[in-house]
Amino acid sequence: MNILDDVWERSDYRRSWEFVLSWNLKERFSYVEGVSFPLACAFLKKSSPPYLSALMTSVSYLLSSTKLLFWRAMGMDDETVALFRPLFFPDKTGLKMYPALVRGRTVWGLSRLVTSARGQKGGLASLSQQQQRGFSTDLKADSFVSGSSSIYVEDMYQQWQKDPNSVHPSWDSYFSSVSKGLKPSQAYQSPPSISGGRPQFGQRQEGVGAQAAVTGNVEKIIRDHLSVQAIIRAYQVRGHHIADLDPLLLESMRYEFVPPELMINSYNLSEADLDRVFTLPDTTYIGGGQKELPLREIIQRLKTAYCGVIGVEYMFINNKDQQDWIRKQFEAPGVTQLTAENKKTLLKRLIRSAGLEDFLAKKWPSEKRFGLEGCEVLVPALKAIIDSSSAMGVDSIVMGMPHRGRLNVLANVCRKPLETILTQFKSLEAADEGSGDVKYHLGLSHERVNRATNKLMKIALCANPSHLEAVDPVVQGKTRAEQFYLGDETGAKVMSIIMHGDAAFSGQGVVFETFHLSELPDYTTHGTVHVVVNNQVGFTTDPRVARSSPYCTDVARVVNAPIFHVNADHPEAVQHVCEVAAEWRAKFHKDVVIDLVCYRRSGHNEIDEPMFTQPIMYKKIRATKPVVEKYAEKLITEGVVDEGYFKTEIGNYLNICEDAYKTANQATQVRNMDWLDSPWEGFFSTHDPKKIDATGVEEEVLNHIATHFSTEPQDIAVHRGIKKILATRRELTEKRMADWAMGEALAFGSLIREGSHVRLSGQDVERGTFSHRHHVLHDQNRDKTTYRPLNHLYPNQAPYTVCNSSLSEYAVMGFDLGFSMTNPNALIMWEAQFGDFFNTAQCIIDQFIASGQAKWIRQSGLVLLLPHGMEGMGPEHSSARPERFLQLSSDNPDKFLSDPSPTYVVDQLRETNWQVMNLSTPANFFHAMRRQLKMPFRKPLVVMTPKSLLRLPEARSSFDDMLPTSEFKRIIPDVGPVAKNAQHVKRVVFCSGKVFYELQKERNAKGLEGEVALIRIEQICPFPYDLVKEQILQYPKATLVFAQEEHKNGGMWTYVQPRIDNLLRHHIKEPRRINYVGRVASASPATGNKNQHLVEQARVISDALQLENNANNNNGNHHH
Ligand SMILES: Cc1ncc(C[n+]2csc(CCOP(=O)(O)OP(=O)(O)O)c2C)c(N)n1
Ligand SMILES: [Mg+2]
Repeated sequence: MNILDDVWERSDYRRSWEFVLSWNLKERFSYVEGVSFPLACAFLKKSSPPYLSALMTSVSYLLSSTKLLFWRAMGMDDETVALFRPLFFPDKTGLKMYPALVRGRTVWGLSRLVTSARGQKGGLASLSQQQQRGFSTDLKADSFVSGSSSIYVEDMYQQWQKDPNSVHPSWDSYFSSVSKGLKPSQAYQSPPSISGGRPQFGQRQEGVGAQAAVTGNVEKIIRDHLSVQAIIRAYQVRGHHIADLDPLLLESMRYEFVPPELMINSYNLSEADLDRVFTLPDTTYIGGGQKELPLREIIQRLKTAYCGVIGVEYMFINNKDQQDWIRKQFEAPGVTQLTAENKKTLLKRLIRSAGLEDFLAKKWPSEKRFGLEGCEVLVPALKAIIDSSSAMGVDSIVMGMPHRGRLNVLANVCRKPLETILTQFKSLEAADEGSGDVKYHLGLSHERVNRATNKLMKIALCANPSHLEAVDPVVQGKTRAEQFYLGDETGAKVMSIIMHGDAAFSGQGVVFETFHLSELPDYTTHGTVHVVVNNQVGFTTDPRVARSSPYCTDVARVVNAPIFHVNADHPEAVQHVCEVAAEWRAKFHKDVVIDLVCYRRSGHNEIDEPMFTQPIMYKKIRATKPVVEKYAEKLITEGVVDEGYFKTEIGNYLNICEDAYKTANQATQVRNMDWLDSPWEGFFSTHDPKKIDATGVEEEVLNHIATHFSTEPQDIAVHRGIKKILATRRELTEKRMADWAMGEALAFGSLIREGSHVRLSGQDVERGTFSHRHHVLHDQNRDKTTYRPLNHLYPNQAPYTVCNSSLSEYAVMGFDLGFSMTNPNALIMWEAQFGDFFNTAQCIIDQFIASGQAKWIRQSGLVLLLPHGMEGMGPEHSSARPERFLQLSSDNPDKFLSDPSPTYVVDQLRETNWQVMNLSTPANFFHAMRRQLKMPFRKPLVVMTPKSLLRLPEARSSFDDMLPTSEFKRIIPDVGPVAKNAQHVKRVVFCSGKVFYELQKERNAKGLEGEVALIRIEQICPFPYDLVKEQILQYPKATLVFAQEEHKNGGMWTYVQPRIDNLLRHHIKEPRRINYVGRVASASPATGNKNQHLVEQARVISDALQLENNANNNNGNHHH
């Protein structure tokens, strides 16, 4: 192992640039020449991009101050240079980078742009006095630093000519050898090792010959070799700019000029040099087996690799192995060659792809289908990815895609029976549950033998809403879950493919958020293949007004994903790119992007007129032959197939379509079941549909979990504060009591004991926003040494995953929803930092969670935990907006079974789209969480969770409330003195959540325990009509009040009111009505003024308990 890697591997500070920074500053005099800079480079390479620029500032100061010679001798590889280059050029320090040839490789040196003597702007002079003092002891003595140099090597060379001892020994040896006629590659002597003690400047190394006369020739050889290497590198970096990517040859795709780096005259080379032979550096594979090539051939091969119909963007990747690997896939001569058999298959796939669109267009000319015409190659592209991945061991693929070409992908990639697809074009009634969705949103799950590999392959296409890219994180979550439950830790078995439109890919922020999950330990899917159908238009909008980045794929650069742009009218190039992408993923377990540059033959949909807005583009499109024809002509010319073959294949596919059409015509119904993306085989049949299993747990289990949860781990030095928390937990356990954190731990612990995986994901969930949870204990002395108590409860328990997420709601919530779709026997929870942050994930809530089952009959038991409560924390940390979730509930306000059946609770749950709760006790939270997995179906659950109750002594539960006989309480009635005095109770206050405790305290302080009943509605949706009715009947003379601390246009009031009034009017049949107590309507969810909060809160409490006032007149219309 080389010393850098060694230092690196042993360092505890791998990810910490601060370390490098402070270390450099402290140590720079003793180490800067020897270790610190290369070490800094090593850190740099392994750090994440955000740290780079800060680190660079420090490094550039160091460089400007130190002996550049030695630094050159240490060598800097291409990859590091790629990181440095943009920071130095153009730069403020006056430094510029120059390449030098060493051992056939480019190493880079620095030079300054200063042309005159020291003291001028741009050089060291631009640094402050103090900085200068700190940097170098011998500014004056170092003639190089003091200026007047042109380029670095020349500098070095001139100095060496003057005095060989003035430069580093490695330069000395190099120049003297070259001047004796050795080739540059032979002249190199490696620099002295760091560990072996380094020679002083001025000392000659052994074996180096005496100084000889230097000819001008040597200088030119060196310089020209450097130039050739620079050209090679320039093609690798920028060749894609002038690649032939656009089938339409639209100006908008073209780079405005040929980058000067790609032109030989930018390097002092000319036509005359084209036939000179140059040694190839080992940063290229264009040579195949050859080590030297004429410049003309070098350029030709670079053009073939980088400027043909494939444009490769990969030089920003900060990993040399990965860069090298990609080079090999595109530079090696003849890499894109296909066999005749492959070519035939490719043509057949194109025929099917084009054939289906033609067929649909003929049968249903005015039906929207978002056809694939212009990107028919998508079908063979996906098949290539799937075939290659199957060959490498993948047997399950989860896909997500937008509207474009979806039907074609269903039919020709997923192999959904064509007749099932065609029935969607007829208006047939649905034979089963669900409200259905339009045909280009439906999902599926299908398993069949992959023809290319003869292996079974399962393909799921996730149902999605119209909202572009929203499905991305859902696909990732579902994929991750499949991997997780299979124990597939590298993505060798399960992978995801996500398709995108060009406009959506660059426009939608969730794309970026999803990319950022790609390398996180509990969110990675070990690489996703992204395919962009880049038809160079989004509905009616041109790319130039739709994005600010040059390519629609630039977002992928944030995770160092390679990007393969390819002209979609060249199916063989597409095939190659797809195979490389699949191999990349299998090898590096990282994301990769394929940009299919294509066009859209029709309008946005088939009925749209594109000439209104893209007249020039569409004239070109009309003059462009469909790709299937172009490709058939090519193969006919090559003699791979003949005209007859082509016609027969087209006819064959048409017959398949016609047959399917006939079958579809006989159908009288559609089945929503046919379009399920996540079938839970065996789940529904093994559960009694009318029964929710008991949620209580034996004392012994509670005790075991509580004891473990409160015991200090032996081999972890926990923080003092944690010791205290654990001590409190122990005291509670002894008293058989649970606070909120304990109730939660008991729920999770008992579920994993029963074999159900539990996953809690979200921002800072490991500790808990309110520092109450502590599910991961950190050793105070050893970095990354942690203990997760709930993972060590029982030998055969299921895993418990608690994971801090990236700072995203949209992608992370979507991800966890996707996770919940894979396995019904798991409790999957997403927790918000504060409840109201859910709204940046609103699309996942509206489009998937609230309506997913209705649209796609797909179930999910996802739990959203939303901290909620008016506690004076200001507008943004108070309300989790329960009103929003209640408004989205499908629970019918007018419907109440007057004589509830014994299965009322389960029936009501089955029919609702989700549950909304505002819970007030740890025991009830415990039961609610456990009930999620005890239902015979899955139903999303939105819980308003507490903040102050986490620590409120009154809000604790006894273990008795969690024992086998106990159960979830939809409402918590008042069991105090009022219960015995029911006939005389004057006031019944229905409430929910934390306000109960404030009401109770005040009521008891006023001595109203016998007169005012406080009833908590814990499960708000579906509404517990039966229990609320019982309560109303129990207190016949009482005024009925619903008290909430939220504003009148928020909270639960607007949901509760019609339901209670419905009960009173139609079922109890009496004139009483429910009255409102709470804050007045407001635009902002809470005041930011502490005092106003307290005044308002006191008002709510006192109004709620007001006996003398006729509450009927009190509608909360206070004036503040
Ligand atoms: C989030 C979102 N905003 C707006 C739309 C409306 N819309 C549907 S398709 C489309 C254009 C999409 O362009 P592109 O992503 O390039 O895909 P293409 O249709 O060109 O294949 C728009 C704006 C949408 N579906 N989703
Ligand atoms: Mg588009």
